[in-house]
Amino acid sequence: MNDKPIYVTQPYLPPLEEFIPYLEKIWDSKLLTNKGPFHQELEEALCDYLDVEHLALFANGTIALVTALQALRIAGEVITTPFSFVATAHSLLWNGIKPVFVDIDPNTLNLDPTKIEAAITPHTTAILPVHCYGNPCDVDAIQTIADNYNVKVIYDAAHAFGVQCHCGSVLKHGDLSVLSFHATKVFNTFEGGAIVCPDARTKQHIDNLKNFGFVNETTVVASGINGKMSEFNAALGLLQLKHLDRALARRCEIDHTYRELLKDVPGIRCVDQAGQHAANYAYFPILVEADYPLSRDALYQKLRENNIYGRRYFYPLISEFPMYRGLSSAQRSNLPVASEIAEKVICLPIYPALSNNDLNYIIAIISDPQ
Ligand code: T4K
Repeated sequence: MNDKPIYVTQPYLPPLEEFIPYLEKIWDSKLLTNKGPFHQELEEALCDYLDVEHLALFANGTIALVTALQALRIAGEVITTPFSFVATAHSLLWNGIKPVFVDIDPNTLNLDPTKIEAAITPHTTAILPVHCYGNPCDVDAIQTIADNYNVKVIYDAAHAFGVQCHCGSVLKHGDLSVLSFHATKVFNTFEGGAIVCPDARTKQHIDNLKNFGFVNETTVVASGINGKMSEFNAALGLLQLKHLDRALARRCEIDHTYRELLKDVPGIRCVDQAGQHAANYAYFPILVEADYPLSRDALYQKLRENNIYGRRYFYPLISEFPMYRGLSSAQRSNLPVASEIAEKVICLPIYPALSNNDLNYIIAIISDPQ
């Protein structure tokens, strides 16, 4: 057995000595937060890296989601996926909005556009899809529905840092896209997040909202919140960007190795990519099918016994949690695909520092679990 635990992910951190000069600047300037120089610089650097026009940094992805909904004054009902991290739907409850769950596509595991229209009511004001595991949603189909029914689209793009679909950055789709820079994400600032905005006016409004609604020293225009990213996190982000391409290249190698060495294992299905032109290899989900010798949970346990801590993202479905399960859209009969996938999925370890030895060890256990 492996002597060290292998977790589903391990944050990438740059060499500590490279971060010291950034800290020295913060110590010298005494500028710790409130739109300091690193904050400004990171917003610009991320716009360049992600090829988007405007972006507002946040303290984390959840506050960014809550604020994105506020910024567009979303109310009533919002259509969303049950197959996501609970923060997606929680952001709706924090705004007094009723989530309406719609089933997912069995291949992309994203909101199934063919099922959205049937869930639209006169109270629907927006769709909140998730680019799950960094696989892009069917952005064109979703936009067509949104245009036909005059509803907004806010993408939960927490997993989709750097992902490109058929027409460039996937973050350009919808009215807003929300990123997470949490420790477990492809690009991390310890904690952090951002809203990608289509124009300077929207960004200004969002910047006001994340700063209590202040527009100047004495004027408050909205009941905003404190969603600001600190200079520490922004400085780390700037340094992380310098290392990102190498980190992504290693993730890509790991992804390819899993796919190649698991492809002939009966009962194990690697989730295909969803046609993205640039992937970020954020997660490596597998589906444990009926012809595998162990159940999903037995394989999950077997891996744990061998010090491998894969995760069943996203089991249970959001719709199964107590604050959601009373909704009519949360019933399993409304969500047959998501319910089935949640019973089959395990996300395997993928992160830049995962060694080939550990990778082969994980694959060996899955290939021969007896
Ligand atoms: N929308 C979506 C679709 C999301 O997936 C998320 C977050 C959000 C919105 C909200 O964004 P944030 O507000 O978080 O910015 C983790 C993360 O906490 C969460 O950010 C993430 N999604 C979710 C998918 O995964 P847990 O409860 O599984 O995390 P945890 O602490 O068990 O970490 C998993 C493994 O990672 C650990 O076993 C070890 C390793 N790890 C983790 C941390 C935090 C480390 O090695 N170092 C660390 O600092 O939720």
